[in-house]
Amino acid sequence: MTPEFLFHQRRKFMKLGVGTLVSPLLLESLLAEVLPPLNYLPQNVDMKLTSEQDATSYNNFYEFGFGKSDPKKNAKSFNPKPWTLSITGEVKKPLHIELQDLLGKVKLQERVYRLRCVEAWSMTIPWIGFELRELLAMVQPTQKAKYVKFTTLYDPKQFPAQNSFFASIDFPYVEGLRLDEANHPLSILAVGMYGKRLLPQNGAPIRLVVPWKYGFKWIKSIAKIELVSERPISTWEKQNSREYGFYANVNPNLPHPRWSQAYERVIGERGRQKTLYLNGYADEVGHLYEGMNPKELY
Ligand SMILES: Nc1nc2c(c(=O)[nH]1)N[C@H]1C(S)=C(S)[C@@H](COP(=O)(O)O)O[C@H]1N2
Ligand SMILES: [Mo]
Repeated sequence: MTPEFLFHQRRKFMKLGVGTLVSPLLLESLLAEVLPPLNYLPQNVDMKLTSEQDATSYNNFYEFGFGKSDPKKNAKSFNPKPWTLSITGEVKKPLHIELQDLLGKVKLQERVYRLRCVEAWSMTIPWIGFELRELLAMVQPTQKAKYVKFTTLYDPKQFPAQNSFFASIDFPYVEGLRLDEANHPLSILAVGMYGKRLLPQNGAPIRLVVPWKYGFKWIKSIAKIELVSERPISTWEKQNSREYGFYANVNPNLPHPRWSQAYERVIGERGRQKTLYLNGYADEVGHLYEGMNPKELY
């Protein structure tokens, strides 16, 4: 079976046309665009997946516009290669690494997780990624590190809405986790889905996946990770802290100030289903929030 990316690449060659003289240099530059396929440990679970079509065309990625179909439309020329990821701050070994090199040092695995957006819709997606704790172990957080702060690439040439005079949110997009949340084995950095690399609209080349938290925590196209001692203020919290908290744990019993969170619309299915506490991952992560003031936990 030809991996899909090679298939497209081949078509690109073919489009050059019969009789076109392909110089070795051109050939090389075309080939350089091809990244090796992701080698990962597949997961065998019995969950009904959202169609790849829906997951790659119904998106929230405000850097590309506010409509659900804007990201796919406006991300076509986005180029995530090469991509340097920097991990700095309260760490003993700061790291600036080419993503492709990093992928050689981590254990890529498939994880089928539910995604629950704060807007009360959900999907089930087979992600490919590695545990965030693997990366944190490489940089060795100091005693002062209490939170992990993530920042999306700032590049208005590629993210048109970052530049907009009318941009109503403060870019670059920022998110954060408590260190123990970040070190939880369910937290992954995803680089692919449905067996392939992430498409730009889904946060290429690397995005956060924290399945027990509302989708807005799942920050896309991450360029910078910092270990910090103070709790970072995330983009939506800064925008409206009454409606969007730092924790943003999925909770059917805690309504958003403007709508209920008890049910969710399953993308691609008819009707609604009940939302589960911590999106169904309470057995795994519930203990992280024991004893916390419920007022703080939203
Ligand atoms: N940088 C950035 N990351 C982001 C967003 C965004 O606008 N910008 N939207 C978030 C929201 S609200 C959701 S629901 C998920 C959607 O991810 P998906 O489009 O891959 O399903 O991405 C999150 N990550
Ligand atoms: Mo969302």
